[in-house]
Amino acid sequence: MPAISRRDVLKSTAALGLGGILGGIGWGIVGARATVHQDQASPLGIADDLANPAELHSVDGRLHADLYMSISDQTLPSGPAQLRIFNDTLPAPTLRLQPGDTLEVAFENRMPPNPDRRDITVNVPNRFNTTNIHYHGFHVSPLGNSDNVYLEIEPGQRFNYVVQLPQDHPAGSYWYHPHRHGSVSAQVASGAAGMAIIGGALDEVPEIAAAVERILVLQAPVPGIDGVLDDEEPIWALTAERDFLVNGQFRPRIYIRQGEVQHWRVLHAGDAQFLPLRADGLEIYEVGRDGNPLQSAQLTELIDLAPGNRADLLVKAGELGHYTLLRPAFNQGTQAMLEFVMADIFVIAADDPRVAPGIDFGTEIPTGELPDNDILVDIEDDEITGHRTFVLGVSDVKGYFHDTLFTINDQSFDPGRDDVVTKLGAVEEWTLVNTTPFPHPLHIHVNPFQLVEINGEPAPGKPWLDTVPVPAAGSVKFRTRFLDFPGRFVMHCHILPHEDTGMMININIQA
Ligand SMILES: [Cu+2]
Repeated sequence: MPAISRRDVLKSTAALGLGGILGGIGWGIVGARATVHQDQASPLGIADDLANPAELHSVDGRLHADLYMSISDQTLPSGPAQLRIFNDTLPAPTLRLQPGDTLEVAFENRMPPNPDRRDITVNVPNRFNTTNIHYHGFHVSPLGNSDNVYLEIEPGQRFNYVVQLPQDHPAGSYWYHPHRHGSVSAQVASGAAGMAIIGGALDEVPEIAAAVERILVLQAPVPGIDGVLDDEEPIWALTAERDFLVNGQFRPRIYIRQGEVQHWRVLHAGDAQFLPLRADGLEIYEVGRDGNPLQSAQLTELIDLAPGNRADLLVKAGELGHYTLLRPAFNQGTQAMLEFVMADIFVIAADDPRVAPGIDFGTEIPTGELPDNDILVDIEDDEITGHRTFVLGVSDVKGYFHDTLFTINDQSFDPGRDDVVTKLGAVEEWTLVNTTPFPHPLHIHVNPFQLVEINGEPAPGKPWLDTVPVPAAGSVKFRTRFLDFPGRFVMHCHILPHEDTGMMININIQA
C-alpha cells in the first residue's frame, strides 16, 4: 500500500469540506468536486520524519491551484531571509495530475513594484519582481495561457493559466518554477519551485506501487545581502548555494524500516550547483530520470543530478542504524565544491511503534523491463529529418553583468530572433558542443529528447530527458520529435544565472 491511499485522500476531502481550496478567480465552478488538498505530512506518520510537501490532487480531470508569488519572511540556517516564493512555502505545493487533466492555475503576483531605475538591457539580470510560471518537462502548448515563458506578469497583476495535458502525456516527476528572462535566477535561487507529478507508468509497477512514496525537493535559497535579494551578485558565484534544504528543512531526518523499499521522487530545484548524491549502506536503484522510466532498475552508488533534473529512486534499507544522504566533494568544472550532508537516514525496526498503524511497505525491487511511456519510442536513424549543432560559449563584453555574456552559436539571447525554425512533426538530431571549462545543463521545453551520445560515446540506455548536462569541453547528441504543439519556446542553460545572462535560444515550430 502506498502511504497516502485513496481512502486517506477521501477522508481529507471530507475533513476540508468541498471547496476548501477552491480559489475561484473566474473559473465559475460551484459545487463541483474540488481539487483535493493534502497537508504536508510524513509518509510514515512519524513526528520528526521528513514531511512530504503539501499536495493538490486533480479530481475528475481538473486541478485548480491558487498560487501567488510574494516576498516571504523565512528562516534559513544562515538566519532570517526574505524570499520570493510561491504561497509563502518552501517548497510550493506538489501538483498531482493524471494524463488528460486540465491544470488551472490562478496566479497572482503579490510582489511590490520593481525598484529598477536603469534602462533594461536584455541579458542583464533585471526586474526581480516580474515573473511567470513554467511547467518544466510538460508536453503541452507553449502558447497563450499555457506553458508560455514569454509572459511578463507584473507586480499586482493576476493571470489564469490553463494547461491541458494530452491523454498520452508521459507519466513521471516534473516541476514548476518561474521563468521570466532576467529574473528567473533570482526567483528560483529564492526557492520558488514545486513538484508536479503526472500519474501512470512507473506507479503501476507492483513493487513501486507497494512502496511508501517520498518527495524530496532540494533547494538552497540564497538571501539578499541586506534583506531581499535585489542584485544578482549574491547568487552569481557557483558556491553561493550553501545550505541545501530538503522540502524546506535543513538536514532533516528520513526514516525507513529494515527491509523496506521506499520510492523517492527527487527534484533538483537549485539554480546552479550539481548534486551528486550517495547514501552509503543503503541500496539505491534508479528507475526514472526526468520522469521517464529507465529500461530497468539500475543499482547505483551515485545519483548525479544537474539543476532541473529529477530522479525516481527505489531505496532499500538493510541493517538498523544511522546513514546519510550525502553530496560528496567534487569539482564542477574548475570550481571545487564541498561535501555536505543533505539528510540523516535512520533505518528502524520493521515494527517500530513510532510508525502510524496500517502503513505497509514493499520489500522488492522490480527485476524485469520497466514500462515505457507510450510516446517515448526510440528514434531510429531513418526517422531523422534534420541535424543541427549548437556551440555553448562565454565571452567578455563590457557593460554586462560581470562583463559576461553566455552564448549559443556565438550569440546571446535575443527575444525577437528565431534561432531554430522547423515544422511540426520534424525529427531532429542536435549536437551540443561546450567550449567552456564548466558543464552546462541544457533544458528544452515542450518536447523531451532521447540522449544518444556523450562525448562521442553511445549514451548508456539512451534515456529520455528534458535536461542534460553538457560536459565541460565536451559534447552531447540527442534526438527529438517536435510533436503536437506548434509555437515558440526556448532551450537554455539551467544554471539560471547563465540563462539570465544570455545562454538561451528561441525555437519556432510551425504548424
Ligand atoms: Cu550554463
